[in-house]
Amino acid sequence: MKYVEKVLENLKERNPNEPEFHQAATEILTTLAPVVEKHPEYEAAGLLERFVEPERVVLFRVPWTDDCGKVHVNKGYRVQFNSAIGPYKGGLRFHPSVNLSIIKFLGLEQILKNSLTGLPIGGGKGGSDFDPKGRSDREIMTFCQSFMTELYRHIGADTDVPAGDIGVGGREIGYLFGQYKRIRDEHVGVLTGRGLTYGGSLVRTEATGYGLIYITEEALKVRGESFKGKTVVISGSGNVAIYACEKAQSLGAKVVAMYDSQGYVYDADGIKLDVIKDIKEVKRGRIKEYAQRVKSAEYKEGCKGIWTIACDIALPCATQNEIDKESAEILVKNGVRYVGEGANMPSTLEAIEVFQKSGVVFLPAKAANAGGVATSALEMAQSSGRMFWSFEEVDKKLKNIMVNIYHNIDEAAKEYGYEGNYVMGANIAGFIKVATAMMAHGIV
Ligand code: NDP
Ligand code: 2IT
Repeated sequence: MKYVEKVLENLKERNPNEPEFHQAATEILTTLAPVVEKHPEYEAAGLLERFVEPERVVLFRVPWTDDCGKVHVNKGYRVQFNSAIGPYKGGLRFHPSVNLSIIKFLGLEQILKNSLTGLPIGGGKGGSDFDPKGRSDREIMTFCQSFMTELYRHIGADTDVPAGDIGVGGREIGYLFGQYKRIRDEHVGVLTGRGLTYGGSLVRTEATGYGLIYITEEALKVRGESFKGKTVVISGSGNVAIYACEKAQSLGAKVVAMYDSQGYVYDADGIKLDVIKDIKEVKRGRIKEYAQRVKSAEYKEGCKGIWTIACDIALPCATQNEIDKESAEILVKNGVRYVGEGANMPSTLEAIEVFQKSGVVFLPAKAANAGGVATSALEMAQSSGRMFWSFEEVDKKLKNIMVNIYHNIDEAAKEYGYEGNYVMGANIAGFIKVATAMMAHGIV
């Protein structure tokens, strides 16, 4: 049996009931076969076995009290996956679906994503099965304080630097930071995505969405095309989706649909982003309200239907496995030509195969959504240097990073004989840097 197959089989056996982790590991390991064949020293050093095993997994209890005085207990997680090229770095997700399998898939992806940014950050991820929906500000604060009262001892500006993800935005980072500072008595860059008055960076809020558009724009550009006049469907209506929409629209695209976890809106005239921002960022409401406020829009219950809308470019920006084989086939039938993954692992393995076989330009998550964590690393740099860069400066760096990622994954794919296969290109380019560092460190 080949090395990658052995490692994958062993991983599935030793980590049963972790389907998302298996999925991410399968995607990554199968594409690394040509690399480990070229480097037999990796097998001798047990490199892949170490790569897929987190350096540390922290699991903890998060007790908190709601506004009625009722006690709740949630699970807290931090998976410190790989620190070969820098301190652990990756977001925190608060969503009822969170479990160890999901945090491990996100952590594994994060290692290679962070490597692709070209910046010195290792991979980690964390979160809780806490459901923030419908909770008051006080309840969110109480939960965040309890979460940090355990997490603080495991993180640090040079050790592990969490940030946001689903359900964790500026408000939550503020409460988490406040509690860390109170316990540790230090004002340091221990979290990114901080507010601009206490160490945050300009552009971090916009970064993942903007970055997704910058890399897609580069993929269009090398093919003699642009966003101008293209019809775009974006799933989700959270942080990533909103700023992907903003940048795509500014480049002349027509975004016709967005969704939240309950349903989607289709607006043939083009989504009015100010209305979406007001509903989602200000009122924390449901996307359904968009159709009540905008005459040209219609609302449909359920999410899957969004992929039946014809578009040139599809940008899944909500969650894992939102595009399955059937949805991919419909998208292709309706003429989609570019898919850029804003969310982490939004396409199933079968869906990716459909896109690749149909000649769709497919930009995988770890490359396409790396702009968020890249700008987090720029926030870390500003914190350590006691500096504050202008919006234009950070935005320019972000764009350069995304353009470089596109060309690096393109070249890696070509070098290994898989031209145009950016899943191969991203995994290989991301892995080589981490593998080289791990080899240099000895068996640790
Ligand atoms: P938000 O919490 O801001 O928004 C998430 C959006 O996705 C909401 O519209 C939410 O709907 C929807 N959603 C979440 N879970 C589901 C689900 N199970 N089914 C259907 N819809 C769902 O999160 P972000 O925008 O930050 O994150 C979106 C994706 O992007 C995630 O995959 C995340 O891992 C990834 N990502 C985020 C980065 C960041 O910097 N924030 C960086 C890189 C990747 P509802 O409000 O109804 O729950
Ligand atoms: O998936 C991701 O890259 C993020 N949620 C952002 C992580 C970060 O540390 O900025």
